[in-house]
Amino acid sequence: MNEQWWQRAVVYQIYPKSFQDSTGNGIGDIPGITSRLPYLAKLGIDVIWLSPVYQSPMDDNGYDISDYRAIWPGFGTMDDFDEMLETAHSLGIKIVMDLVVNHSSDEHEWFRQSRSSRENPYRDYYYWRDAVDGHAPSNMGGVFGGSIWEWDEPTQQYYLHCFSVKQPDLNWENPRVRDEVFNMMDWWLAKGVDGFRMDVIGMIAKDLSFPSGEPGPTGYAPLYPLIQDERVHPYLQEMRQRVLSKYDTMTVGEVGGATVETAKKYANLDGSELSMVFQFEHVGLTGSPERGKWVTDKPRLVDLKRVFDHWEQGLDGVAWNSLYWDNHDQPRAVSRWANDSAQWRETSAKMLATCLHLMQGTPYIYQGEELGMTNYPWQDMSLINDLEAHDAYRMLTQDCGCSDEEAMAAMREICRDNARTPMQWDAGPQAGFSKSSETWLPVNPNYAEINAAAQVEDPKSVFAHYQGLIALRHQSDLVVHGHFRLLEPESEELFVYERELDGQRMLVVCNFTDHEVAWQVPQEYAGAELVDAACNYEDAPVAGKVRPYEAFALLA
Ligand code: ISL
Repeated sequence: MNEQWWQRAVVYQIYPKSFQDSTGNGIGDIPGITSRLPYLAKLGIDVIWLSPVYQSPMDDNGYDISDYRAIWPGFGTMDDFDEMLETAHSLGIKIVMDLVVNHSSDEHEWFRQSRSSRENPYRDYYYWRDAVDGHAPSNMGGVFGGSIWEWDEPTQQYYLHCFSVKQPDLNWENPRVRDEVFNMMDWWLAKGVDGFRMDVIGMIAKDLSFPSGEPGPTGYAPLYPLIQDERVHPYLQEMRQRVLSKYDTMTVGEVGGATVETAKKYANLDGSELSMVFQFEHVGLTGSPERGKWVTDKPRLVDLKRVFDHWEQGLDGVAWNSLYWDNHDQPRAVSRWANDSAQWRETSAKMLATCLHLMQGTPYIYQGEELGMTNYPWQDMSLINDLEAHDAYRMLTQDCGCSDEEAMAAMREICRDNARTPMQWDAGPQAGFSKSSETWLPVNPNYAEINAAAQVEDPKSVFAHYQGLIALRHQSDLVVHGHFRLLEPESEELFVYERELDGQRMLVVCNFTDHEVAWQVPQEYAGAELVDAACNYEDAPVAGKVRPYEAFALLA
């Protein structure tokens, strides 16, 4: 077995604005992260995925980069970065940077040059098109609402932006753009970073005919036909040959429309492109054509199991999976997938962890998930910062006829700021996140009950449960490499699967409901060994039933 280090690793995502403020300005920063590295070492994770810390006007919290080789002063200096990297490495933790190269900021020097005149050598770094009959070249809408085209008065052309107007799309067709990106990646890798999480990398190749489509309720056509993700593969192979092959990296591509078939190319074990991709099928199980993701329905367990089964079976032995419940773009795991009530929060958060961490693939933990942090009780839009949420609120109330209350219910369920409220470190002011009471997003009012200080030394905590699962993965070939088989696919209540490797088998049983479910462990597991790290009840499982939100695993 030719194992790559990232196949046994567990990754922890840090959203820098919300992790730890060291200066008292209400915004997290790099020295704050450095000060918390011992906490992550204690948790046992191997890799940090650091959301963007580059120079940025912060239109989209750093996913709009104006200098790829500089640090946003609000986060600190390059010396602070180097110190963080060195400290992490000394603790055995690797750091993977966010690579945001589908677009730059409109304040990047490349774009300033590009927009300055049609003759400028940087013009073709971006997509510029003439008006067609006095209108935009196509009628597609962007991810954050509005047209994907922005008119630029001085040079009398439109430029393409799939996200905000301040995030113009880079033209990957231009070899000079690829040179710039690859040189920049090389620069960071030479500095010692351990890889990249690649933002919307599946979107870098466009249909250059810029087609129009059937407009939806917002007046714009859906964006996805613009994306030609089959043409992304040659770019990634070039990236592999020219840059990544020189280093021992972990790379994970964010690929919104990934299917098992396309992931076999992106994440092939032959190492020709990336280590793995983030697929979106399980996080996209709800939604509607009119309201997009802004609905309050919960995903159905049978659908969730079908998706995981498909990915686990589909990539086994061919490509590599990533495993996640949440990230900075998703609501909090326990609120979305389980039960965040005071009664069930801890039990169900542990159940989710067991369910995900014992599958085949590299698990990702989003900051605070290891504490069971929950969604925020948003009452109105005034405290919400995220630009996507503000666009969505307008769309819901103006185009879809929702009341304010309906729109706010969708915010409480789905909006990205649920994940972005400050990390809850202790029961002190601002949950120990900042000395300033003016934090950039509000601290969740439940911080006195849910915080790190209350959990790190408690062997029954959610934190300790994650610790146990991480340690288990590190020492178990079965957890890392075992084949996956779904049992009880039709159950609306239980998620049951098996892992198998060289004759050894593990049964994983998770109850996704708040009630007891009658169920018999299969005969082959009679007398099997209980896997302590997987269990979330203090006493042994009870024959013939699975208790509310119970998780356990048996080894035979
Ligand atoms: O957030 C989303 C859910 O509606 C996604 O559509 C998201 O915009 C998409 O997954 C791309 O996300 C990435 O690129 C964006 C940035 O805002 C996100 O934070 C980032 O993860 C633009 O760079």
